Amino acid sequence: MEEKKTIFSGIKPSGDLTLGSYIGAIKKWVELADSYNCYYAIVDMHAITVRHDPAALRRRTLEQLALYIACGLDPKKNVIFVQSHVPAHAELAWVLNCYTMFGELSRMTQFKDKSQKHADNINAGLFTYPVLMAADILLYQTDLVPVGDDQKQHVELTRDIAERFNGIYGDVFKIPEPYIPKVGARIMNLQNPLSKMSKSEQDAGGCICLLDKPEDILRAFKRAVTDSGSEVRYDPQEKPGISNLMQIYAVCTGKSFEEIEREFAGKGYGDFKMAVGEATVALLRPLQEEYNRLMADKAYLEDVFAEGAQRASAVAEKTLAKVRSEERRVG
Ligand code: ATP
Ligand code: LTN
Repeated sequence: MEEKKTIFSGIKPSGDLTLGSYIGAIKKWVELADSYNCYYAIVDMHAITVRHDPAALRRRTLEQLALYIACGLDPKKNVIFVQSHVPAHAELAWVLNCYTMFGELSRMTQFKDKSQKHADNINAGLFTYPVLMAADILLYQTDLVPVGDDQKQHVELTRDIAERFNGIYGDVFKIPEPYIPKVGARIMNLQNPLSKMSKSEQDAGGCICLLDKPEDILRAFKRAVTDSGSEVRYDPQEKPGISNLMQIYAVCTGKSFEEIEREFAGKGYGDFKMAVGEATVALLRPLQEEYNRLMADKAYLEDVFAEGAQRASAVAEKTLAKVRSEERRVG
């Protein structure tokens, strides 16, 4: 039997998870879980690149684990762990820093965005953030990295770093590919459909969090910004607001854009927005129930973390040993 390929992905515990992270990343993780060898991390060391509250970071790390499981990731089938529990990530990141160019990091759009948003704290960690991400991915000899569209550039940089390293030392790292969903790769803010829905900018009404109450979700969709005209039609250029809602509705219901256009032909935006709200509530209800059940059993969640760290370390240490022996002829 052919060996399963490997997947790695992660989300930082920098805020409450949004519908964007679910549609762009976690939903795909769940779909891929049976056919791949999967590593799903809570990347807490990435979260400290912006100022944070340590107690909130700790709380969110546990909550994020409960959400991963509630979304359908089985910790027996997938290795679910916290990045900082596996020190190999930090060590490999340092080595890879020495094989990453200043110019490459300067071109990263996430760095440019975040430096604008946190102009008072443009620290070196924010700059070298993509190198730690490369270490995350390369430690597990990853084939595929399921992420939203905004992370494509970082996965491409990871490939460049790995190819550079392999070019000098031989085949130390597998070269990974990004895996971006066809629908829902960039869910937009409901109040500003030209800006990405983002968990660290949870403005009133624009962002849906996975744990939001049904009435708040319905209200947010009712107030979602739409476009001129009245026709429900997929056209991201002319109708960014409606097209964003169509993506959400398509993912929630499994319908194609043509089916949605037919369903709402002759109806107004109001009916459509209501339907998207209801479909989102229906998608999130079972997930929220499972989340509440899991959060009542913290001991179980801590056990998952301990086992995840152990399973991840075993694989990560192997790659790190290979790096040490090739790069420094030690070990
Ligand atoms: P932050 O605001 O703290 O930067 P974020 O909301 O952008 O966080 P991340 O933790 O950076 O979320 O992303 C987690 C995963 O979800 C990544 O794979 C990312 O590409 C994906 N993702 C995040 N937001 C969206 C979105 N609006 N649409 C589609 N995918 C998204
Ligand atoms: N940089 C990503 C989070 C992230 C990640 C990873 C994603 C850190 N390490 C490894 C995929 C694989 C972000 O900002 N969303």
